[in-house]
Amino acid sequence: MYQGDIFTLTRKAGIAELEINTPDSPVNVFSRKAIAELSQVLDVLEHAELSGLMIVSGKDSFLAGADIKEFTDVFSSGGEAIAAHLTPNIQNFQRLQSLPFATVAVINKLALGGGLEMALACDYRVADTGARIGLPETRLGIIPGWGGTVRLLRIAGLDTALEWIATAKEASAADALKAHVLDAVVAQDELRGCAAELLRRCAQGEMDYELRRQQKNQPLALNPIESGLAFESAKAFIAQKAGRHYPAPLAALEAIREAATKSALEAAESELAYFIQVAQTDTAKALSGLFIADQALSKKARQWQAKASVKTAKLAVVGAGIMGGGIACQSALKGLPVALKDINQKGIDLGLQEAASVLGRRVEKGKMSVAALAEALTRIQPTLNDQPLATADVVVEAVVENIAVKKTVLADVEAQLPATAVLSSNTSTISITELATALTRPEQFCGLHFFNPVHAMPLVEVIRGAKTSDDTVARAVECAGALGKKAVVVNDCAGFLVNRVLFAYFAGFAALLDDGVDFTHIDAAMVRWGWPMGPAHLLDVVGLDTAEHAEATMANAFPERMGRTNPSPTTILYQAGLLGQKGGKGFYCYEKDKRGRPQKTPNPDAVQMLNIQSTAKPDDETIVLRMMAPLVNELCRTLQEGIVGSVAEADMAMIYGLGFPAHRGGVLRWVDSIGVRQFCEQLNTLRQYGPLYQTEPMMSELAEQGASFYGSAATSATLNPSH
Ligand code: 3H9
Repeated sequence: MYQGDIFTLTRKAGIAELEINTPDSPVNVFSRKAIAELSQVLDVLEHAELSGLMIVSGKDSFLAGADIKEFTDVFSSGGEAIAAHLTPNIQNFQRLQSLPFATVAVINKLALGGGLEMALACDYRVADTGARIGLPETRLGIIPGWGGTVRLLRIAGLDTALEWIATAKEASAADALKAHVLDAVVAQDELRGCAAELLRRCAQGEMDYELRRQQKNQPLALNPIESGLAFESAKAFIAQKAGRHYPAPLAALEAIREAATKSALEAAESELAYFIQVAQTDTAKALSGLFIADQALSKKARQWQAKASVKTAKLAVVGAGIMGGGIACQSALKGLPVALKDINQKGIDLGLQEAASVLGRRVEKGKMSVAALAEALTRIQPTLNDQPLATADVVVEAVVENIAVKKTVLADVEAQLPATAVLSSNTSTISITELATALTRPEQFCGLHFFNPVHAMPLVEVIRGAKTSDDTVARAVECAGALGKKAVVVNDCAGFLVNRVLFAYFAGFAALLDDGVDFTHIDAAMVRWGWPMGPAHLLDVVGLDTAEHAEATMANAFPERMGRTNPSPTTILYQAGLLGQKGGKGFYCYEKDKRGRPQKTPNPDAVQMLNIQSTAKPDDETIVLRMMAPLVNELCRTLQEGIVGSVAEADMAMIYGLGFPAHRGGVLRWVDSIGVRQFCEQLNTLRQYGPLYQTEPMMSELAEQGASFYGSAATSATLNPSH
């Protein structure tokens, strides 16, 4: 009946089957082309004599929604362009909903965003038992734009619509069935039979699909008191969870509120108005850009993983402190057996305690059963001897951050390993090339840098030393994936990518403190800007001893920018015996309130030692620029030097490794949002603060060309093929 590049329409015994199959993409998405084709398909369907239509996917999943890759340009082109982008599919779905016969969406594996919106425009929806269903648009900083707020509300009711849309929930098939979003859940191979049966019953008048259409077209008869309460409590929940940098969930709530009392057509109009509003925010542009950068990172990881000669079946961790225990715990959680080795029982106990407390918190939060916790713990094999190392595929050394100790331990461990094993170090700053000089198989050695706390931080840096082989990198990336982590491959240098950039940021912090600015004032400004915590709090969490050590390494490696002429704030506090959060005192004092919740208050000793003058109170904009400029500059340097392969990887590493605010889309995407030229002009005003604030050549060149980090082929593409 119709054959396009994406849609194929066939008929058999009065029933039409519309198959979606986006070429050159592992999942089906609604690109402009798909939307235009669907309109042609509807031309055919509207004039066909049929008793029903089922919509199926030619891939192993149904539909992942709108093509997010088209968003960045559209969202920057103004309200009219956004409306023009959305309208054709709004019309398509209205036409689909009005076809003169019953329609069923046959959902295999997933229906997300516009994919579910298409299914909601059908009369019935059936899905396989493993399917995931949802409207995750708010995760992208937008709201559903093709009738999702209107139809989900009418089909599933207010509570489900609010919960699913505002929290971007992906529901299981069973939950979607309970919520009346699905009509049947069956095994994968029974899906078409189930859909055909529904269409047969409609054709024979046993089921009335028209009733469903009426329900979708009418306003809802809501109890004003109950619905008022539901909206207000959802609003309070959203305000607390999303915060002011994420306007989409609240916009979704308002769209739903309006959709409830309006006709379907009017409701669709107000949905569009809210969509246009949020799509133009910096957050929407940043979050859709972030999705693409994240996919690029995952794709690269998949390419590496495919090259790994051996898949990790057993891990070993040497050095059972907080980090070692955290890595072992993560391994156990992901079902990977792990030996946890230390030279003394105290170390083992500390590592096991760390693992048990992380898993215990999962149980408390209802994320894990007690039985699953017990099973996970059996995967950790504590050991004081080297024997279990002989069967490990990958070993992570996580002993004290001291080059001599690490070299000795690594050489000892290497001697115990099978010839095929990959050996890695979890060092956070020490050169991998330098550590490799202690080894006989340096090509099988790399850095595998986890972040603290291991279970919560998504990033692992895979560090390639001068002699590390491609297969070792591939196996390390594969191992990181098996541990549920996002891997970014970086070349060796002091601090690698993340800590090198972080310590430039801390150098900016030290410079502000040198000017007498109160650290609580700086922390508050950076939190308002979106960081999960300010730099003083972060230094306390890292530990002032650890930070002092790393700072010294960085000062040694990059004396011109990070060299310490005066004792830095970290050094001053550390030398006064303060360790930060773990010792109860650092920049702040850490205590628990009556309910046992941690409280932090500025430490008066720190205020005095650092000679803080409460009169120096630069505004937020100045603080953010003075803090961020050294970070941006250093990130540019890592790109120029080929430490990191691409702008997207650099940005994702900052988000996953440092907690850089996601709504800004990444450090370099944030600079792009200001404009590279404008950012350089702002930097010029800070020259008096020294080398940390000298604009990097890469940025100056982009500024001269009027280009951006993501817009320039030279910076957004992979710079260094060795990545
Ligand atoms: C929406 O629908 C808004 C509407 O209401 C109104 C709009 C105007 N677009 O993650 P994977 C690609 S908003 C473009 O590795 P998995 C992805 O880039 C949308 N591309 O596989 C990758 O490409 P490549 C709401 C997409 O099995 C490949 O597919 N929908 C899209 O781990 C495989 O992806 C969402 O937010 C897309 N929508 O996970 C869903 N989806 O191979 C977003 C996937 O070239 N997508 N790709 O690198 C996801 O959450 C996951 O990709 C999914 C598959 C769960 C689908």
